[in-house]
Amino acid sequence: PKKSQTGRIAMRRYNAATTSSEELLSVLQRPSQKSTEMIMGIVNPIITGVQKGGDTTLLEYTHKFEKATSLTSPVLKAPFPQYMMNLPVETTEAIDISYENIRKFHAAQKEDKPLQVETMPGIICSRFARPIERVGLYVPGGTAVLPSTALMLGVPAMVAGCKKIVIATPPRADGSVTPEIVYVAHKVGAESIVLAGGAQAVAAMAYGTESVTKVDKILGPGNQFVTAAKMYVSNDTNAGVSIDMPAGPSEVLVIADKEANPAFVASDLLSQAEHGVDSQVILIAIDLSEKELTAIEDELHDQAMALPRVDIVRGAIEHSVTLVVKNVEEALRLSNEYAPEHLILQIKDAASAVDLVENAGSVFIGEWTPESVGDYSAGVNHSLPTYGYAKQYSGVNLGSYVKHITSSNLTAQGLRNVGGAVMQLAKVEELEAHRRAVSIRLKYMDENKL
Ligand code: HSO
Ligand code: ZN
Repeated sequence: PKKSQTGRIAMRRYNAATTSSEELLSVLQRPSQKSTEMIMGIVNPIITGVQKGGDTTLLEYTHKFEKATSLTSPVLKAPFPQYMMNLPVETTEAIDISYENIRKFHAAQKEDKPLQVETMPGIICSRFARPIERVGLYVPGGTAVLPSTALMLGVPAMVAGCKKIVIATPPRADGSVTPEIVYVAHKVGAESIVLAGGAQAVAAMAYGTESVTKVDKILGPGNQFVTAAKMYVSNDTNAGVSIDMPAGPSEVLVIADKEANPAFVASDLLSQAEHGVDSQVILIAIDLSEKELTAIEDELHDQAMALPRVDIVRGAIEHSVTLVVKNVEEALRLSNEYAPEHLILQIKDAASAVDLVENAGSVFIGEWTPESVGDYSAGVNHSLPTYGYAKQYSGVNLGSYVKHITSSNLTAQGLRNVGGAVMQLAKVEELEAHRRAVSIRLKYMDENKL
């Protein structure tokens, strides 16, 4: 094992009163990612390899990258054997409680009846939802096992009514799957688990192989290779597959004022920092004195030093910052500009400050709401837009698993009411067949006294 580094773990500090707003924004830049060209250069041959070579190539990559050389089949089909999901009862109970809260919150997002509007007398427009038939859920391996991600992706798929749920996750070196993930797969009714990770898993689900079911949409977080592969397949019209959103490293922005407990603030910053060296954590401190800032910084250092993942935390904290501002408005202006994946409000009247939030993946309100409850068990989803994409993307939700279909239904009177407008616009566009599809009917109505 690597020898731990020493030295104080501290975030750089900037004061909005003495720093220009351009500089503040540049401080809030995310650490830059590896170039897409470099990543694509690695990912392209993997994707085309799996596309051509199917199971054999997929297994070769799994043997190579996951060291799971004993693995002979890349897919585990449901029903999953009981022995593969043997868990301590505390763990099954924790999964069961979280599952139920996530299920409740996502079930409430269901539109139980179609939306219907009569836009003019005799013209009914409606919109209704249908589940995406086959979804592929990517559950990363890497430095931590993430059964919670299987829950966050699998439960809404089940609630939406997706017919085929495929979960892909890298196997362990002995070829087995994390039992927690098998248990979740079983609970959400997954049809199979693909024992593969990285770009090769994405390719297998996008194109299908002899044993991997081809899916219609791929969801889930992953490293830069997974993200690049998702982008690639979603741009390939031959794949016919969509993705949830681009993903970057995890991040949190905490807004704290004088009322915030320094130990709580530090613990929230650290819970995001321990995800990876590329994670970013930001503290916006509202009008804190030198003494109050130091109290948070001391807590951060002390708590960090006691963490098993202190080396990862150290890496994340290196590109993390504290900004000191005057008031809540200024804090939220900067936060909205940064568009954090997670926004934690540890301030007086936190609930009313939510009105000022314009861009964020998910908001954690008040001192009793650490991000970890949302990561695991509160019911909200933890698969959220990172890297500033909270400006235009929503996190995973029930809508991520359905398509909306619209319909129109006109009576003869409805067609009379709108026919003139249609014919005129068809004339403007010089699309005579369009115009006639209306006029032919109006003529018929006249002749038959309708
Ligand atoms: N905070 C992560 C989700 C997670 N946390 C999984 C623990 N396990 C999403 O940014
Ligand atoms: Zn987390």
